[in-house]
Amino acid sequence: MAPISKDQILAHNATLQRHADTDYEYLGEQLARRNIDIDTIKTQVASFGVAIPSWGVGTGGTRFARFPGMGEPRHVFDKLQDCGVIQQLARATPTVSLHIPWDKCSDWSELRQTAASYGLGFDAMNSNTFSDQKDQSHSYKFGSLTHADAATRAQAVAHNIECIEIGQKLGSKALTVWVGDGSNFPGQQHFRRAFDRYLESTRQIYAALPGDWRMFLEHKICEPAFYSTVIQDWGSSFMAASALGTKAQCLVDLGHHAPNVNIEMIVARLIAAGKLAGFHFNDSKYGDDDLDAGSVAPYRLFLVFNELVSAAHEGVTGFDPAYMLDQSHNVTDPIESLMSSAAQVQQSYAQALIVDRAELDAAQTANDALMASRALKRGFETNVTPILQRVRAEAGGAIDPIGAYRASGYRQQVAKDRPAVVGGSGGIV
Ligand SMILES: [Mn+2]
Repeated sequence: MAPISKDQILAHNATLQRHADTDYEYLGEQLARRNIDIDTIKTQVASFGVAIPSWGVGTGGTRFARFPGMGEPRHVFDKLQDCGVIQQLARATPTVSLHIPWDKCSDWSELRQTAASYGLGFDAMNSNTFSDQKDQSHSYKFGSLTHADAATRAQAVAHNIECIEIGQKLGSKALTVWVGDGSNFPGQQHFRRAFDRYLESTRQIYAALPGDWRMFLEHKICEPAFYSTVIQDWGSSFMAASALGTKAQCLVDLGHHAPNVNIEMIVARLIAAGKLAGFHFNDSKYGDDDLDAGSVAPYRLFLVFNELVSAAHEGVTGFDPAYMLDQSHNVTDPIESLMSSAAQVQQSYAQALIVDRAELDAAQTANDALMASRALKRGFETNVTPILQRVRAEAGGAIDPIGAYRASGYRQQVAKDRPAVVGGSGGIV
């Protein structure tokens, strides 16, 4: 089931093929001069995938308002169709990450089959105890997994276990837990007791994990609680993951840190500790802005990938991060933003792959700061677009995904069946 016709993609590629081939050849020559085989890099990039969050295909919103776009997905099947378009054209997003209860449906096996028909699988499951669901007995206004009341905590634990059970039906292998629990006033919450309650609750969830599953603990500095949050930073996350066991690891959302925090260094620490779960990619200027990956600080994204490629290069034991986009699209067509962000992440990976590791090692050992910096910059400043274009085209995707998408008229087409939505599910997590 292909949302966009293959002939349309081929016709679009035909107009770009000659230039794409010339550019690939020229880049191949340049890289050969640095003793890098472009086809090897291409193969590595082709095997890289980043998951799409189901909520990403809807228009997001801010704390102030949400301005819906046309043809927004009405339910999880529409969301899968949009994810199918993204994967069909950009060929970098083979999995979808669901959010419960936003993506609840009555037939999980039908959902799994539908996903497979688009060539999609399922990534980590995401629970939601940061907002109240219809008909739930206890409110999360003052917390969920860390709530002072045991019955509220039990309800939040049960919801997470339900997410695991749904995920098992879909072939997912991980549960991501992010809680908004925290406080708005000094003194409102007993810091140590709240953390102890978090451990007590997450232990029960951890005990329900199937043997081949992982639990991703996502930290966030602030919001919705603005004085303190229980899992505020990677230190708290690391303490919790260590207490829980080997299946629990720390998830890094790039937007969940204070401005100027050295995120690539946090990544290196988590790798060293065997506790890096993976990523939620996005970009930010001020806080958890959920801007498109690499739109503001592409060098930072590259530096994160430099740590990842370095760990893979050195064969760090147990190194197996999960990659996902986590963005809120307010002024763009979400499909375009997600395709462009997936390519940005792929690009950072490719640029990190072409860093000369031996040269970097030698410069570090010799305390040659300038040459070390240059070794990284040479990777970052290489235009790897021809590699990405070739990867997409060889997989049946579009040389220029956004151009092909606009030419297809997909959005106008689905808008006929999907009435404009006011409000709707979405959010920033
Ligand atoms: Mn996130």
